[in-house]
Amino acid sequence: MRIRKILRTMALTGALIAAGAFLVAAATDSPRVIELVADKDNTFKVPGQSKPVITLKPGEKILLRITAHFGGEQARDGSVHSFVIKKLRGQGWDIRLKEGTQEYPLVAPQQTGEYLIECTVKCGPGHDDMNMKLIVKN
Ligand SMILES: [Cu+2]
Repeated sequence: MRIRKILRTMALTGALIAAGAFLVAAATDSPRVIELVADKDNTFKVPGQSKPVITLKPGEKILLRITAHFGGEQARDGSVHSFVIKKLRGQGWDIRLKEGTQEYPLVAPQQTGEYLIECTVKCGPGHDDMNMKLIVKN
């Protein structure tokens, strides 16, 4: 009787520890959310920063939450801006932006350095200068 109670307590404790470990793993595994605005004045903006720069660790997983606003012109497919790193096009860093907020999971490149992020949609006045920087460093 008593042993059964002890065993039950041990099983319950084990289950709780396992659940706790799972939650910790899930929390540390969830990607950092990076917010970005492709604004109506045809510039990129990072809320809370004076300059539009994203700094990531090599291979870091992020969730890019990007909000796009119409800046005067749009592409035939309805895109009002895009978010493109030409060198990383094959790795998902090539996003056409419709108006509104969308989320994209991305992985930072392993190669450290600076990457140019460009808008490739002719979005209106200022489009030629619509770019920002990704810095990858340890
Ligand atoms: Cu543009």
